[in-house]
Amino acid sequence: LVDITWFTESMGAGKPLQLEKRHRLQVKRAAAAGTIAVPVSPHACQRRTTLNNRNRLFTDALNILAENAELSENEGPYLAFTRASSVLKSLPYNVTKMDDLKGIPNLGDHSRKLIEEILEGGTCNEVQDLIQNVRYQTLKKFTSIFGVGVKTADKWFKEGLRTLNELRASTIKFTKQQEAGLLYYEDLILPVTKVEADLIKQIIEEAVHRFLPSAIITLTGGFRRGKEYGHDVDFLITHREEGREEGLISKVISWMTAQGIILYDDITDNSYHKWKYKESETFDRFAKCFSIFKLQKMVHNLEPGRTCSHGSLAANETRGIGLAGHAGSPRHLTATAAKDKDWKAVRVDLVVAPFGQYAYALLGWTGSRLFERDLRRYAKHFGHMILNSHSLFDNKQNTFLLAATEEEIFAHLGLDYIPPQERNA
Ligand code: DCT
Ligand code: MG
Repeated sequence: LVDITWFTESMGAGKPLQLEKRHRLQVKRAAAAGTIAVPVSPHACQRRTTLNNRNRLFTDALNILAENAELSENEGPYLAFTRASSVLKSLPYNVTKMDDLKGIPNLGDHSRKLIEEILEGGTCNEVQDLIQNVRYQTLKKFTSIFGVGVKTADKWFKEGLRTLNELRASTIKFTKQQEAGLLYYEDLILPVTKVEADLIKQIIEEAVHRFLPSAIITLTGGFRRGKEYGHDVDFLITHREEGREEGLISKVISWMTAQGIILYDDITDNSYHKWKYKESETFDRFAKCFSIFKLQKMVHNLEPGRTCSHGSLAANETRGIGLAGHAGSPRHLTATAAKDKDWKAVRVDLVVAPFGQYAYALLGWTGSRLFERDLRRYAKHFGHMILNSHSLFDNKQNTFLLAATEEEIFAHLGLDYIPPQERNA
């Protein structure tokens, strides 16, 4: 077996896999031993990962270890467990014995031990201990509050705080975002459904088109990858005539606030011009708004011939999501009975991209997190390029590579195109 060029079956007439030397050896050995039919790439952006996860028992356990490492700010283990979980999600078969893992990349000793333990006894002690662990439980709860990161959660934990009620009763000076996070906590931890996401899309379209009639509004994030549920709803907005999108976000948010649709908003202006454009940051410099929407609950008895979404939009008008239903002050809302309310608070991210950067923004905002991370890493290591949500810079040619579609970006990177539904790494 000398110098094999590997193609994955699922990638069709694809590009050869770029493998690290160490992994290339593993793959060759496994192929020689006849234990793998299809080599699996160590890069998430070269794998097709649908939502049909056949190894959930293992990936759930690995995700808990990854989450715990993240809550302890241990970047190395966080990535190792995340990558291990991700590669198992991409496998087209159920792992039933350790031999099924021969030649599979990204599985370190720790992850393999966990899989072996689960294969033998159905559970993993380390994971069982973790989910009982008070620090893990508390930090998980605190970081699930909108606006609370690991550092803040850890600080509160060290101060002896354990519950949301203790936080609420404390003298802590919360940020505006955290205040909103605590106020709408019970709603915000509920999954957002695809139906709700589509409803919100219609509300946003109506608002955006008031100011910019032919603006394009795209649902991104997990919903674009085909998920039925999400923790928030992500939208990308653009306009074919570049420049027309400037100043749009504040007008749209002001209008929706006046309609009583917005419970919280945090608008950031576009700061791309201030950027050292060759950086490959996770965060982009687009104009955006992190918001909380007041979504009127669905009307169940729709008139025949009316669509759900239409019915609900009409309901917004008649049931006072407008001025009469205005959010009022946060303190006032704390006292509002949660049970009988006819609306739900939903986290919504709005991002506005100039048309020339739209394809990069769409790719960057579609995710998954690991898929994006591996795209950027792949671009750097194998293409000597810098990828972010604004652009792709080719260091060798010392130039930006323009792209009108995601397909063109994959082509620039020398990668086979992976559609959004297969980016669930
Ligand atoms: N993103 C990223 N890196 C991060 C965070 C986000 O590349 N560190 C990108 C990928 C997904 C997109 O932004 C939206 O982020 P989320 O809403 O957090 O992710 P999601 O996949 O939409 O997950 P969920 O369904 O829970 O909202
Ligand atoms: Mg999302």
